[in-house]
Amino acid sequence: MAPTIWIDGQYYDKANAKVSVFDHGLLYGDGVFEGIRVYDRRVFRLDKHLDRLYHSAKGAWLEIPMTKAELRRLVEEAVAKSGLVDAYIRLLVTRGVGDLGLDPRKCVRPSIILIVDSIVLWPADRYEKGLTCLTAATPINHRESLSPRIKSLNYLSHILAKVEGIAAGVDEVIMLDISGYVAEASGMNVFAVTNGTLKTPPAYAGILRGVTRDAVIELAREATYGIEEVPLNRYDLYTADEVFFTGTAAEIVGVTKLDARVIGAGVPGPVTKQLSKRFKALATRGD
Ligand code: PXG
Repeated sequence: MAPTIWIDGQYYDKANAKVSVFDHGLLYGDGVFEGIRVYDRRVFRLDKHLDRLYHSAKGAWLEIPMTKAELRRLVEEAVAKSGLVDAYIRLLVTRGVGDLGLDPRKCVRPSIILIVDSIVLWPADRYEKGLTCLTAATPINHRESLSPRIKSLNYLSHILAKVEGIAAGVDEVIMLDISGYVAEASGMNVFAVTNGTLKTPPAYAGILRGVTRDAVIELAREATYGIEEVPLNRYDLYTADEVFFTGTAAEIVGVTKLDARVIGAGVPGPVTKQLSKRFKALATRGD
């Protein structure tokens, strides 16, 4: 099915959905975005995504030219218009059109772009077998440089890490922070499971606070697993019973090999499977 696209007040078909070459989103990666899922015609945790979008914009000194309530209505309207039952939404706010200097004050008005389409990140067999991974040499941005908590249009360090994984023939990469602590994957958060306790890096340490990550923490509490937000080393991942990633696009996916070490039993483990099941139920329930 063709994607449904809305730009600054108007719907366009794919061939005509275009932005200016003077948009600072393109010229400088100056903008913020969200990736959101629709399950069974319901937008999953839309308010959490909108809260994060407005916080990202605040961090980037960017004023979104619509209220949260207006944007919520627009997203719901576009999803209904798309006719899609399950979908992936990309919502962007760019700095807008300016001149060739980076001064954001030259940009008259931020642009809002909304795409309702679908996404498949991993073939089905990766969910059964798990992903092979390596630790990328490229670290995530320092939290006081470009804060990883801002979901900005500037993904080059994550893309460079991803390229390292592609060059080495693995599925995905783990990125460390500048101090060498485990941070996140190229577009996913990371969890380790040891003796029935989940461990994941704390959000304030300078990683993206994933909506899926937060949902999984809630589900783990409900299922009475222990949960700790603590700094992790690669050693903690190598020696864990299970490692898995979470993300809107990926949902929950096991990691079975990291830096040539087999993780746990070498297949997605029982906690990963149990949480995936609970996550699917939560997503289709819609709360
Ligand atoms: N960390 C980073 C750096 C991300 O980009 C997540 C964690 C997970 O957050 P959510 O809220 O989705 O649970 C993301 C997710 C992709 C892709 O193709 C992923 C993201 C953005 C764009 C593309 O995997 N963000």
